Amino acid sequence: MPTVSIEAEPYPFELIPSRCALLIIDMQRDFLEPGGFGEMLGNDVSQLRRTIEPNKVLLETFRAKGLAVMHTREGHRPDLSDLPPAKKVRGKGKTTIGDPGPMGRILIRGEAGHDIIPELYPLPNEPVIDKPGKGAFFATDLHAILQNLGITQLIVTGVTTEVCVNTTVREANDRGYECLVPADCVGSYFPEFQDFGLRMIKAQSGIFGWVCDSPSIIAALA
Ligand code: C5J
Repeated sequence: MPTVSIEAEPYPFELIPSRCALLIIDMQRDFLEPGGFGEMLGNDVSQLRRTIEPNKVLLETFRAKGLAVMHTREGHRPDLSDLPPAKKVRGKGKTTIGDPGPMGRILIRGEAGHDIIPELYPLPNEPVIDKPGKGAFFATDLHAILQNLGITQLIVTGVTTEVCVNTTVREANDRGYECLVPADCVGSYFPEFQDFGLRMIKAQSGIFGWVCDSPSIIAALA
């Protein structure tokens, strides 16, 4: 497929399909599902759930076109050996990472709540990057996988906009990737952080990347 131009801010994104991957960040049951850990902490999961349908359509488009897709999950080893003590105690909550939660031990690999929601479940050929931090590049093999595939551009979607999406976009930018973030495919529990999280990416002529809407990507790839 030839390069396609996508309507975006601060200016059009020139997408090279063979060099572009869809990277879906942390669409995990504990963050998104009613009754999960996110809701247990008092968050409004509908703010994240509105991203499911646009992500599904974008994912189906990438799959149909045979383009690269990868997923991430935030979580830790069952013995907590990769969980920094500072992360374990952060927030001083009664229930923290590794404790029993509504869908198994919180943010522990292998537990139901840690897994990706069924609507966006990875296919066997789609790499799933298990990350212990907020950024998808920290302590993972994501960069090696992308380099081996010749990927230089990322469409970054998922949750949450100001935390794991923003951290990943910043890490990717420093490693030389061009990042495009479709606003309807990323979500925050906090509407003001959604707004500022996106504005920080595209500010100063695209200091970290570009922002668009997913229909613009889908239309350009049609
Ligand atoms: C993500 C978080 N995925 N908010 N995690 O953003 O702790």
